[in-house]
Amino acid sequence: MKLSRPGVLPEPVTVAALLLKVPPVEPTVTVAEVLELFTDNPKLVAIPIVADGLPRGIINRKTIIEGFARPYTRELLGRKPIASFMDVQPLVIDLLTDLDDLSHTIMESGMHYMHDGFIITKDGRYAGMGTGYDLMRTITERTQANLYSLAHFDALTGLPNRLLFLDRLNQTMAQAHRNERLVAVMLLDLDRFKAINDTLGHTMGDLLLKSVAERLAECVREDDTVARLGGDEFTVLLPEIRYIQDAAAVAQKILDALAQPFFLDGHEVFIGTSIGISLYPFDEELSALLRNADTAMYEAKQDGGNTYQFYTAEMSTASLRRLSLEGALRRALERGEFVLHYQPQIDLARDEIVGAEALVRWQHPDLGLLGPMEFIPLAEENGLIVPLGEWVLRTACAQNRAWQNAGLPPIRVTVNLSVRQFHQKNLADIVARILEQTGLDAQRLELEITESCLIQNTQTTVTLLTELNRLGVRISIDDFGTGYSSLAYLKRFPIDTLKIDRSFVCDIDTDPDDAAIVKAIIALAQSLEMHVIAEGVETRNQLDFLHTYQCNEIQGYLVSPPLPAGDFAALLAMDARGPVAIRPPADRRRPLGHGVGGQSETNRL
Ligand SMILES: Nc1nc2c(ncn2[C@@H]2O[C@H](COP(=O)(O)OP(=O)(O)OP(=O)(O)O)[C@@H](O)[C@H]2O)c(=O)[nH]1
Ligand SMILES: [Mg+2]
Repeated sequence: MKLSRPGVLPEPVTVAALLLKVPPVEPTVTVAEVLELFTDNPKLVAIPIVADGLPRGIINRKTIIEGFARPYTRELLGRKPIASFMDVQPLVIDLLTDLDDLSHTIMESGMHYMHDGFIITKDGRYAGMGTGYDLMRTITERTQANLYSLAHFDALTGLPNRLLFLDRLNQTMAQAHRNERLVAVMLLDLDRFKAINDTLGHTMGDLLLKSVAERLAECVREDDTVARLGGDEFTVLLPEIRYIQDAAAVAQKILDALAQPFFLDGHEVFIGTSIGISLYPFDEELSALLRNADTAMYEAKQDGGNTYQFYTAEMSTASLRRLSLEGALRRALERGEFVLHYQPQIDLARDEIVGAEALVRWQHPDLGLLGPMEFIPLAEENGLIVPLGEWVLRTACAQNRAWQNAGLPPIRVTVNLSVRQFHQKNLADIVARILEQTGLDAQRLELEITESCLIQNTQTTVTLLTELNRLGVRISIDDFGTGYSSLAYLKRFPIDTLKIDRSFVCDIDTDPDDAAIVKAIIALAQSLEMHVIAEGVETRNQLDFLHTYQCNEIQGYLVSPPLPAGDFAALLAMDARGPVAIRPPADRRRPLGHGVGGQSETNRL
């Protein structure tokens, strides 16, 4: 049951709510005629008898139908006027009678069941009928609603109370778990509220609590819950937020809204509030969420009040950092702050560089060079991933063409596509146009997608991959083995390359399971006549293993980290002169992004 807020108890309702417009009959109609009315309309439970517009009695279906089921009375009584069978003391109720009053009257008079009755206008004329059944049902519903309201809403403010809040929080956590969203729990406690009670009186204090409740409700969206926990404590539940700073924004909005003076009964009153915020799934248990919001609220009070505080410092710095990144990210593309780095891919049989994976970095004016983990999720969320992805594609193609023009050995460039880009309607057109504009041969471009791209919209995916295939562009599946791994799609889609995820490569020489998986992927690729490449190769042992099982290509720190375009060109030139491509690089620069082995590039592009 979803009751609107505020309004704790149901509005009063009059008997008119029960009104059934049943056409009455005159007292002189015969029993046979009444019987016919009942048999014609099986839903009719009673017929009122009205003379000169005034109620005279009521005929119940049961009385008439049962009475006339007996054969010997049928003929005899059929012609008698109905007046002789009617209940002559019907319940007569004014249209405007309050339903709750009526139910009280009925219960106090000790009636155990309810009659069908007349409903009359104020001047006593027949208006319609009400049935005992409808009356009973309506009263029951209202009683339930009353009980529900009393149990779940705060009587003073009409807001959900602690019980309903906990209920919603529970549901919300379950949903957020499914949708992978954040939930924010804000705990508010008014600052120095006691002073209002002490100086202006408790009634004025109550009035302020009501006004605060109204303002809070105005600060949030329909799906959010504002509740009063008791005293001067409120909570705000944001069931579905994307970023931590969304919670910060709502908290600030609340502070701003409450900062406006309240005018209560001629007094101008100011009140501040301290807000503590906890987040699911940072805290996974309901009790932890509440406890931590409380701790954070207490800290906000310690800071002097009228402020908000996240439970952990980690959350607030994450929030601030993202907040500032979000704005900067939008401008970064125009300002040309993105750069591509290229990681060489080595053909093991030929022992030479045959490809480069293009990886995007953001040269942030203040924060320095940022890896994809820092900004790709944000770009995915705010849609920037689409223009950014197109920029990456164009830049990588142009770069590859430039290397060829400079006389370097022709190689293939691999560009990662995000799921969102992949599902763009005109992706194949964009790719074709970029190839044409940059003059790069389609064979020299490989698009890398994740398994998750293939799971959704299978038919459109087949169409798209077929179109790309027809252009001559190669398709590679990234992180192979970590996703849903339905082998069926490998046959169904035109895929050229499988890329073995670094997490398997990392332990091939120590973990027999990983070794078995890698061997299986290589064998699978061979039998499907696909190309196979291992990423994250860092040691000689891993290389030897991959060599033994005839993996086609590798990439990883053993050869080189991702390099700026100039450095990559130098490496490529050197590779063309000498045979030994596989050598630990002199410059083992620190990788960007987070991850095991220090070189994970878990995000797309
Ligand atoms: N008018 C009114 N006051 C209430 C109600 N329920 C609790 N209070 C009072 O609200 C005050 C809340 O206590 P606190 O939050 O600890 O006191 P405070 O003055 O706000 O102090 P800080 O929160 O520490 O800034 C207490 O003085 C309660 O008596 C209510 O329904 N109406
Ligand atoms: Mg307080």
